[in-house]
Amino acid sequence: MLYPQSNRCRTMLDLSGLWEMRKDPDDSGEEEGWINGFESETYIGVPGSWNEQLAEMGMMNYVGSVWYKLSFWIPDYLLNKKLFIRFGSVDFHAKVWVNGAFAGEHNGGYLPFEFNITSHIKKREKNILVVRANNELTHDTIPQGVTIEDYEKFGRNRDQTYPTTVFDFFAYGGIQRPVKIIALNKFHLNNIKVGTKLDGSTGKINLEAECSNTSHTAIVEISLYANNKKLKKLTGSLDNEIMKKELFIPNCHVWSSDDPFLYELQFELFDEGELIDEYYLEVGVREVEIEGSKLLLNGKPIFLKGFGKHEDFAVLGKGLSYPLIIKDFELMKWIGANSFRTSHYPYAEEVMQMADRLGFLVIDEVPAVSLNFRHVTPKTLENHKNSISELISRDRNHPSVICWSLANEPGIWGEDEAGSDKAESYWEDIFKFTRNLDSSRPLILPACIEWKDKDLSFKFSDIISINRYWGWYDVPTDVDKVEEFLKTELITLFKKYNKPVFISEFGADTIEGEHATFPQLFTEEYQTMLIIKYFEVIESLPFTIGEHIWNFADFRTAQHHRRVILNKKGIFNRQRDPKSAAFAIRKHWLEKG
Ligand code: GCB
Repeated sequence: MLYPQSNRCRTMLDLSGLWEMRKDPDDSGEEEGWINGFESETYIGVPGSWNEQLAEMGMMNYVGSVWYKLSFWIPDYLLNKKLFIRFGSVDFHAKVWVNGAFAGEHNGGYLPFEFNITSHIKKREKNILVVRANNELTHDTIPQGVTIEDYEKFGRNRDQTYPTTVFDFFAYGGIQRPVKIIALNKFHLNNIKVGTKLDGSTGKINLEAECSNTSHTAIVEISLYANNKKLKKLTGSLDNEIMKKELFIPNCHVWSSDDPFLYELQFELFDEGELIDEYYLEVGVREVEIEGSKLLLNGKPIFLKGFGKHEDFAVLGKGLSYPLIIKDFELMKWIGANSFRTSHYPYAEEVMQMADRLGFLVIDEVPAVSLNFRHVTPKTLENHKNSISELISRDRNHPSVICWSLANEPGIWGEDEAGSDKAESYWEDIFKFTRNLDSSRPLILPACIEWKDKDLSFKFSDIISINRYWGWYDVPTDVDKVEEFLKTELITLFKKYNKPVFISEFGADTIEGEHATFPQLFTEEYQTMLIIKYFEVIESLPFTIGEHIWNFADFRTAQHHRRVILNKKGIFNRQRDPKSAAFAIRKHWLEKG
């Protein structure tokens, strides 16, 4: 599935705006015929999470189905085209109808999906689009859900959050990314895959273009541009709707964090000499490898300085905001970061595009956070694999994506199952599955302290990635012990696995304006002191490949006595003002280079 664009052959209509909505706590809407349209309760901004924008009508903690409705027109000049409806994401399950006809459904949040709606469209009349979004999570879904009974059953009553979640971020619901109609010719490009490699100063691009059923006379022409100048043109014919080609660029301008140069590829699909589709794609030529304990970008070791982030902002929830995307990149540049992790789910496609353009290195994570092996079912595994293949298919062309992260902190609920054969074969399967889809990027899985050096995923990962809270959840205030424990642990991990070690999370909750002359949790001084201590330890060990602070900014999480509304481990507060630590981190990272 290609990211939507308008060009000579493609038209994109944006359906963002004010839609009508109605909640459906009994899930009776389908039976009552809401698929044809329904009496609305109020309006809702799309894209955007329903929770904060409609908190006053009880939507803040709502878990269940919500119906959305919008009427739209298809302009006359598009009436003979193939029409698709594309959603950037709906959390976590969506069913879609157009004029009462079922268009399709999608399971799983944070990833795009599209349906062909050509035959459902009314010509020269108003069309009614109806979507049922549902944010319930179960043991089968990715991420998994948890029930109140589960807390009791496993003696974890004190962990119970409201709404109930197994993870530490707010499970916002709704249509959170843009909805677009895409008009294409009957024959069109369906998908494009690029892979890049370097051979000395020559760049090699492997190209694969997939078309909808074309005639045998169809050909694809590919042109390579640099700074708007055409450098090359290739022609490929289709074999079973697929065209494969290799393109070589002598004296290639490689993509890197310091110089994120992007070439542009233009794909033109011709049938019997007539142009029937085209697509433009930005491409960065670069190579990522692991060599011994080093992570190499274009043959040179690279050290990751950055953050675990969240998509989260007041009122918007997880709703897409272009200015917020830009602001976060500006702050990351200002502070001297070169990378981030899309903890704990795929971020908007526009974030990935900006990372390519600004040279940020991204660890791209699937939404499998806090997997509980007591509850893992064959369906969970299937859904996990689905999100991996949807993520890889969406993001594989981004030079900024240097690693796939296959889960975050599985087995945190003290379950024996997380250290059993069940977990081992699960990870073996997941890692193998992912490598079959993309063997060009290292795989990681940020693990928690629960399983220490025995976490079963380490065996399969290319990089040992750990989330560590010495100085916060363990040995709070004792910064000397932090040094001793962290160092010993990192050395033990490296000796055991002989793989690069990455510290994917560390940090301290901090309330801006709180100060103390001694180590006092929640103060700005303590956050600064702890983070600088981690930097010293991590950077003193030659086998570490990076440090990602938890978190870039304060973010909303489910209600719990451990959190004062937000998780306050941000280096910036929720509205993106810096806490004191930001200045110390900036000095450290800019000096480090
Ligand atoms: C973690 C999790 C992250 C939490 C963080 C915390 O290990 O990966 O989702 O938010 O700890 O602040 O407790």
